[in-house]
Amino acid sequence: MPANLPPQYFEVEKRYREARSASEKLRYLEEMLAIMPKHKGTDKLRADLRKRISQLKDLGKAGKGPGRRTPIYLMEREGVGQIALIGPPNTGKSSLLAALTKAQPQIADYPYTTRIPLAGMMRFENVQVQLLDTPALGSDYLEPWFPDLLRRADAWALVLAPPDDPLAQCQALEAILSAYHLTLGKPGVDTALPSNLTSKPTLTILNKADLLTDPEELELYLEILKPHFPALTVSAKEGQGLQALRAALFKILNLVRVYTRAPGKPANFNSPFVVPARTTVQELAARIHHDIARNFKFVRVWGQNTFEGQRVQRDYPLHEGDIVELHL
Ligand SMILES: Nc1nc2c(ncn2[C@@H]2O[C@H](COP(=O)(O)OP(=O)(O)OP(=O)(O)O)[C@@H](O)[C@H]2O)c(=O)[nH]1
Ligand SMILES: [Mg+2]
Repeated sequence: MPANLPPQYFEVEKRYREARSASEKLRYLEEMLAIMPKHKGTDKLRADLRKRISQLKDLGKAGKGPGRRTPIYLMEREGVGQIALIGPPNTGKSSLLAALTKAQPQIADYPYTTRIPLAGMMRFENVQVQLLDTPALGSDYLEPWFPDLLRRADAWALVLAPPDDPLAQCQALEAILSAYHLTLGKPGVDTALPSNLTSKPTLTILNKADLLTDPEELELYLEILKPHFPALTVSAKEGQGLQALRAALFKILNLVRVYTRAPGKPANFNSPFVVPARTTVQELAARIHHDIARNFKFVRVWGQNTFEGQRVQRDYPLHEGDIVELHL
């Protein structure tokens, strides 16, 4: 490990590694440079940071000149994952974005209100998830950027609503997507897909539950949907089911939150490492610092699947909520 680096440096470095956008990365690099003590031992590291900062700044400039060809609706990624809200017209995609984030999309009672995507950040406990509101999928033609946006997202949230038959809505959507080699996926199921097909874990949301006052009708809707996808009922208008929805949206990303701590020190529960499910202790250590990954002697884990402070192997797969104590 480089000598004399204060602990805050590794905190910021961790954020830098997790940052998804160039602007975020730049901010953390600058912070790392500011924290780093200035002496001979850090000369090389500081030069390396300066180089990375200037490379990122150049990247920003290259994108601003005339004649640049970038996809218009390439949404800059932020947070621990990106989920696209998709669905037929008027089901409340924009209303859900407004209810879950600080974004202010246009909402109206006529179809095809949303024309271009809009991003918002949804807080779930101690993490931020990026949601993308998208135009309705109602006709066979999709703007060229739309399939790209869907392919780049980590997951999809399919928003359906009464009065239309939810299964018919689902099937119509599948037909539209399949023309673009896209298919709704189930989370956690690794079925072999033909190589030209893209699938994303899909959460089905039945919005406007407030309109389903007849419990039998609601039950029927859910029965139709259940065998196909994980589904849940919400009302963007009444705020019903939104807490469960936040949790379900995070869950569909198939990530786990783990917490690290130095021996004898408390863990910081505000600042989890958010990693793909089944990430191993070794992979986590590599994310923290390559020297730590090489040199740690053993690890103790506190979590639901271990007894208190159990010593685990390097290939131990981490679980949601695990507290990891790295012994160097
Ligand atoms: N009763 C009820 N109405 C809702 C709910 N959510 C949205 N709406 C209404 O449904 C209409 C459509 O809402 P939007 O959020 O614009 O729907 P959208 O899916 O974004 O529509 P497009 O952008 O046109 O595809 C608006 O009049 C909303 O006020 C809900 O939970 N309950
Ligand atoms: Mg909309």
